[in-house]
Amino acid sequence: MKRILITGAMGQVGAELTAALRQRFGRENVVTSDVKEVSKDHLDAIAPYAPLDVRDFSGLTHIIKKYKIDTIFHLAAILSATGEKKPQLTWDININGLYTILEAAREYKCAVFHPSSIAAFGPDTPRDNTPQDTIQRPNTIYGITKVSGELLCDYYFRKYGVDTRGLRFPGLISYTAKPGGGTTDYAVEIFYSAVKEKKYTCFLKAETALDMLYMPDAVRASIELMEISPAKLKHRNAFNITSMNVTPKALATEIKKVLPDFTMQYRIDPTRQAIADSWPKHLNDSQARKEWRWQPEYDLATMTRDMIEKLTAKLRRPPDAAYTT
Ligand code: VAH
Repeated sequence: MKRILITGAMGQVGAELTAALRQRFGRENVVTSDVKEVSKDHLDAIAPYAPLDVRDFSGLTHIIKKYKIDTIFHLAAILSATGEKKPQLTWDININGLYTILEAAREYKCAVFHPSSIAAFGPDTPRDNTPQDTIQRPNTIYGITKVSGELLCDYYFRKYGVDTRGLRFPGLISYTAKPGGGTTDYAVEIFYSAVKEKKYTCFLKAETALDMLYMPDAVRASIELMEISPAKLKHRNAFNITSMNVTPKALATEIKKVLPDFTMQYRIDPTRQAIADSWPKHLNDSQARKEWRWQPEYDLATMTRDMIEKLTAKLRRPPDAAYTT
């Protein structure tokens, strides 16, 4: 992995993955792309940047040739809650986008990292200690694109030898760039509200248990997976990984330890509650720990303290052109 393209680089994962990869491989070796147009001063902050609709094969291959890309972190996707509002667009972006990436990777011999999600499981999946290999019949269009994406990436590895790898991300918590249109977004919004207003109205029920991962752990896991020797991998697309099992109530309690005046109330969003109720409560990530020594560094307490400290500092600064959220 030396010359990297990140699609969806302006999104929640892309913002921190870009910084981590550039620190490791050098800015000029990590090209960012997104469908969003960017202003001139923003461009200076994120260059080298190439606007890209991931369904545009010639636009993508132009970037691959121009920058001699050998690895693609393909993050561009529509998430679960937005997906239920726009299922056709979600299928188009998430699947036709991935197909375009895989065809280009096949032709130009690029490795591909593509994240899956706990959303790739459905209500028939064992919800506690969910195994790496088990039934996957998701009932959201996002989840259907995720399980289809896992199968498509496995196919391109078996059929064409494309080096595809991925992780089933749980909810991701970060202070750099906000998520957009996800069911686990409450776990990010709560921190912004807690720091700004000392209160938050949660759209999921208090006892809704979901796995979460702090973004620094998610980014490190993505890079470690892409760097492990392929001979050590029995699985590829996609590994269960997790670090903490969180309910809104437990998260509010942890926040109150740092911000004692924080209060939480609930106004349930039935759509996102139904989505959350169809997902696993807690993943078994023993295969990732065994095959490539996955090990989280943050738990609920350390993540909470770090989020509040970093967000307090960030919200005091003038808006950062790079990743205003
Ligand atoms: C979502 N944040 O909520 C994403 C994620 C596990 C959830 O895939 O849609």
